[in-house]
Parts: sequence; structure tokens; C-alpha cells
Amino acid sequence: MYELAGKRVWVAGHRGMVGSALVRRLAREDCEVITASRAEVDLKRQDEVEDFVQAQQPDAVIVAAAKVGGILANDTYPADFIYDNLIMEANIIQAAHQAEVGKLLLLGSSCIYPKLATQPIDEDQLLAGPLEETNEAYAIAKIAGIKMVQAYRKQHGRDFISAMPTNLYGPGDNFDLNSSHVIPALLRKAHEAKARTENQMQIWGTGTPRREFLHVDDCADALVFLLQNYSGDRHINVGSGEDMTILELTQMICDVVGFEGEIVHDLSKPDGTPRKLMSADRLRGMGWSPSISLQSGLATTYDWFLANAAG
Ligand code: GFB
Repeated sequence: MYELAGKRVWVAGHRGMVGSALVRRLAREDCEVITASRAEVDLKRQDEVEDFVQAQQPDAVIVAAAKVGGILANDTYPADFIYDNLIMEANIIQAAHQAEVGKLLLLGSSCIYPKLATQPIDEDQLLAGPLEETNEAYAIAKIAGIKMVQAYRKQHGRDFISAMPTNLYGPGDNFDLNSSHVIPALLRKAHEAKARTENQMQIWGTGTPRREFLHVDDCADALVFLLQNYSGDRHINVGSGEDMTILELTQMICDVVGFEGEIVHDLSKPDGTPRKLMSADRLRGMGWSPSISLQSGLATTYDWFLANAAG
């Protein structure tokens, strides 16, 4: 058990969807949350990261800083995805080691697993087969992060751990149609089609791929749970344990938004991996499970979009 009370916790990447959910969640613990704006610390500059960590002396660090995006962004900008993610995680992990930080939690992604992994995907399937091509660069960077955490545990005895969340959504998500993940994209598309009284809405690909989704507040809760209760070499999956087809998701989103038109397919866009359902057994076995249903999570995310991003 890692006691958070009285600790100084640096949330690296606090402006992102996961980072801001972590800041909200940590406000319920008796700890001090430290953040750094991009103007204060450029996480891609090693000296700036080291100076910040040395000056702040956090007790714990959560690496929520990452360059993230949907399937098209990953496929289009692989150099950005591999460089930004490698350099940020390397800088933060090394700086945390030098400053003798007591606990570090690195966030990865379910795309670290092989494209055709056996479902549901158990943690031990890491590196058991070739990766999905559309997000290989991002996946390689995140696998390197897992391996760094393990290496610093082994060589330096650091209590560094890693967690692999499934596809996340929620308030603070990116609703830009070119770079977003599927949920914010479809919320925006259904909303705009309804507002323009169009009778069609377009989705990418065949609609047959299956995905698992988790609300970001559930994810933040799981991450704080792991920070407090887990210390081990193996990365831990963070998911809902349920998946659905993109077409089923589209229908749920249309119901939430109130769009009743036809769904058409843009088959020039990639499907990505056919199925990505992680086994949630390890985390559940430790005593954590999600509490936000997809139905209610989609409704509150749509409310957030209307208030903050609908334009
Ligand atoms: O969420 P998404 O972009 O990411 O796409 P991935 C999921 C599925 O939704 C794919 C389909 O099969 C898409 O083709 N889809 C349908 C759409 N319509 C749309 C749309 O309008 N926008 C988007 N974005 N998708 C990402 C990885 O993979 O998942 C990242 O690229 C990361 O590296 C992230 O791991 C969690 O699940 O395919």
C-alpha cells in the first residue's frame, strides 16, 4: 500500500484528458498535486525536465503526458508519435530516478498488443506477435516505456509501475475530426448532421472492428488505485472488460444525440485492428472495477461537447 496522504504528486500532462481527470480524482486524496505548464517545462527538453523535478522534489510522478490521436493521426504522423512519446517518457523516468522519486506510474495504451492477439488480451501477450500497422510507431514508444519502467525497477530498485488503459473517452476529449478518436468524432458528426437536418452521417471503415471503451474518470480512479495498491514488474490492463462493434457504438451515439438518419461508410479510411478487448482480470482481482456505464458516459460527454466544443 502506497500512502498518498501528505505526498507531493506530479501529474505530467495535466492539461490532457487523462491528466485533467487525474487532477480531479487526486483532489479527493489528502495529497498535494504539482503541475507544470508547457511554458514552464517543455517535456521534450531533458534539462528542463530534470531542473523541474530537482526543484520540486515530488514524492510520486504520474506520466500522463503523451502525444495521442485517433487512427488517422497515428497513421499520418508516425514520426511525431514515436519521437514525442519516446522523448517525454525517457526524460521523465530518468529525471524521476535521479531525484529518487518514490513512486512512478507510466500510462501506455492497449495498442501495445499484437494486431491479432487472442481475445480478451491478457498482459502476457505483450510482444507475442506483429503490431497493427496504423499505430505501430505509437505502440513501439509505449512498449519502450514499459521496458524502461521494468529496467529501472531491476537495475535501480525503483518502485516504478505501468498501466495500459483501453480506448478512453470523456470530458476534455479532442473533438477535431481529423485527429480525434472514434467517440468524439461520432458525437460531433451526429450532432452536426442533426443540426443541418441531413439524412446521412458518414463513419470511417466497415464498422465491423470491435473496441472496448472506458470513461476517463473511471480510468483516473483505476490509476490512483494502482498507485496506492500495486507494485510489480508487469504492466496492468485498465479496461471495462466489454467491447462492441463500431456500428453498435454509432447507433448508441445516434440515440444519445437524437440523430435518426442513415449511416454510410467511408471505405477509404482504415479499420485498424479487428478487435481490441483487454482482459480486465488482474485489476478486478485486485479489487477495482469501473462504475460509469457507456450509456451514461456518452450522455455526459455529449453535454460536455455542447458546452465546450460544439462551436
Ligand atoms: O478511435 P480510433 O481512431 O482508434 O478508431 P483505434 C476506432 C475505430 O473507429 C476504427 C472507426 O475502426 C475507425 O475506422 N471509426 C469510424 C472512426 N468512424 C470514425 C471516425 O469518424 N473517426 C475515427 N477516429 N474513427 C487508436 C490508435 O486506434 O486507439 C492509438 O491509433 C491508440 O494508437 C488509441 O491506441 C487508443 O482504436 O483504431
